[in-house]
Amino acid sequence: MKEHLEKLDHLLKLITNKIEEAISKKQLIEIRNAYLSKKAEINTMLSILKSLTPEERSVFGQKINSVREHLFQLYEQKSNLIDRADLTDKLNKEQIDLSLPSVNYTSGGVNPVFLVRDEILNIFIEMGYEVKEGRDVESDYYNFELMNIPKNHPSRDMQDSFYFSESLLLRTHTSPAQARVMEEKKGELIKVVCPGKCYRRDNDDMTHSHQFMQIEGLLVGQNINLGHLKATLDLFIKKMFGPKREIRLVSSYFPFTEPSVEVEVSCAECDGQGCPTCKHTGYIEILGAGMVHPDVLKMSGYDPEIYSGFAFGIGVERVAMLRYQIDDIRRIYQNDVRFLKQFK
Ligand code: FA5
Repeated sequence: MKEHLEKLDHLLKLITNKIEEAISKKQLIEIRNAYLSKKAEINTMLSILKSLTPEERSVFGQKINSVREHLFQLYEQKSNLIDRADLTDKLNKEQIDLSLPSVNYTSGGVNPVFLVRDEILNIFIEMGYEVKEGRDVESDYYNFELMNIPKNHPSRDMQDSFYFSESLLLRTHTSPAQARVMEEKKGELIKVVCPGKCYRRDNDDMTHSHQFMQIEGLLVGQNINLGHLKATLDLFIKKMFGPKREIRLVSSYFPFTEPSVEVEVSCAECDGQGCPTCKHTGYIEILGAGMVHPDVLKMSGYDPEIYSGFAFGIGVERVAMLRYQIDDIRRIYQNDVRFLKQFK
């Protein structure tokens, strides 16, 4: 027993000295491997406990544990000390020269579809509209039923869709936001624009993409008529494309508006005279609109005998194409840096 205790004292002194003398992390790791690892004597000596009497075991057990604890603590303290010294040394050596020229970096730009979305929203915000966002994943009920498009109605074919289940789909237009806003406002006057992505199983071509952006507009009040809609859109077009642009309303069909119109804007390329860009018609279609159908008002809790309103759905990519003379909608989504950096 005596010799074991002496051995412990010897190890305590030896390892303490080694740790104190160490001046680098490398030396410290070597000490750990040699004197503090599982196979080192300070740990293997624990096996002596088995051969001792209960009294000796208690004395030797306490001693070896306190020696080990002391050495591990010492090791940790020294390790922290060396880390700190290394860091100070590094900081002293690494001086920053603020007079050097900065590193060149490239920053991204905003995609034109977002530039145009914000431009359109700002025009309507100036006219007193509030911005409300709908949902990308919609239920059949909001996307179709509340828009007066019951199941099996042929007009569903106009918007072939991506379904998650029979009743859940990626919205095909921003019009369901109309129903959500009317539900929320319940009888109050409404003046909102609702931007968002839409998805359709359209074949991608120069003017169609399976994912595109729309801005829905909805105004509900009393004695609202088509004249209000035309004046609003005329102001929007003039602010967007300049005072010389004219609009014309072409009769159309949407199940959720009555009457319904397509809105065309006079071609900037030929000033309405006719050219290849406008397919020689002098006008280009950019949005659908109309007076909110009485059934849509009724389904969303507005009495059509008292309330009336107009709605429109602007295709943002189409506006961006006109604004920036983009010949093919697919360029907007192809992530070609040569195209995108023109909008920085
Ligand atoms: C609608 O989506 C109606 N919800 C718009 C509306 C709202 C009418 C409120 C009346 C009242 P339409 O399917 O025509 O209508 O789409 C509106 C606009 O979205 C189009 O004029 C076009 O600019 C754009 N658009 C439609 N499909 C695509 C597509 N696949 N790719 C790019 N733009 C598209």
